Amino acid sequence: MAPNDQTSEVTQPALVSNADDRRISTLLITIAMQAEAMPIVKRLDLKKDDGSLFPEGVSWVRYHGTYKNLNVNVIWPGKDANLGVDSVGTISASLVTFASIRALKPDLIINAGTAGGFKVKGANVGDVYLPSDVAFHDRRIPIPVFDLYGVGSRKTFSTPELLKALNLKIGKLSTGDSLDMSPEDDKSIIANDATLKDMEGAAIAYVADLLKVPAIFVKAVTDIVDGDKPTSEEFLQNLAAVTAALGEAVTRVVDFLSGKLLSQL
Ligand code: FMC
Repeated sequence: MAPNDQTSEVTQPALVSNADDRRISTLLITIAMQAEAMPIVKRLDLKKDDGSLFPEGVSWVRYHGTYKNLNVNVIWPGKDANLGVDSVGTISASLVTFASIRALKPDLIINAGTAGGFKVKGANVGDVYLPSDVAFHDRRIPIPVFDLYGVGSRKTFSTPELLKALNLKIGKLSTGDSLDMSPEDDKSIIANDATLKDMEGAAIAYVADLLKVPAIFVKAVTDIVDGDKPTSEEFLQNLAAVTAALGEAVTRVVDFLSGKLLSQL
């Protein structure tokens, strides 16, 4: 049986129940790239910390501050120590999310970033989504039940009011550690019914679920995966404009969260 064939037969775990009635006070915003982080850091007027939160010598960066009564933390895994490029992908996202949750005990995680979008599913460059589900498309383990573990499908924390208030788009997000897409990935992405493709989302959902912290995802489309332009070219071409749009959307999300209980999202 193909890895994804059983997904619909199994109840997908939700990321923490919406019955939780805590007032949102501490936010953890995880971001993979500096270009994605800076517009948000500027808009929310956050400051870089002294680095003492994380193990000595790691590249991870925290920006923090108080914004509209919220303790806001933007965490970026920093640049690769050897190559000097952003530490994108599931491994650094998982590690920095784990360490940040342990250190900051956030009420809510927001994973903000760019993503590829599928035009057959209605995505356009610049669209901003609040994904309803996340799953992996590059963890193929064709053994019963391990196949489902590999796909790692999870529902995100449900935010019907936020979705309505901000008029954002909804769709499913599929995560893998490559910017390009192999034919096998393509099949899994279709099985995941995904509108969006990124390199961190499902990994962050896994860590959030592990430590029982609700997580939501804000993803802005930089490139059309099923379009005619090469992904890397289109991604780089649209990065500046789309990260500006992402910064605006994340600010609106944070504005909405201010003063709310988790159950009011
Ligand atoms: N496929 C996978 N990831 C991305 C993408 C695409 N078409 N467009 N943008 C991204 C995101 C990933 O999550 C990475 O953090 C970064 O942008 C690309 O390396």
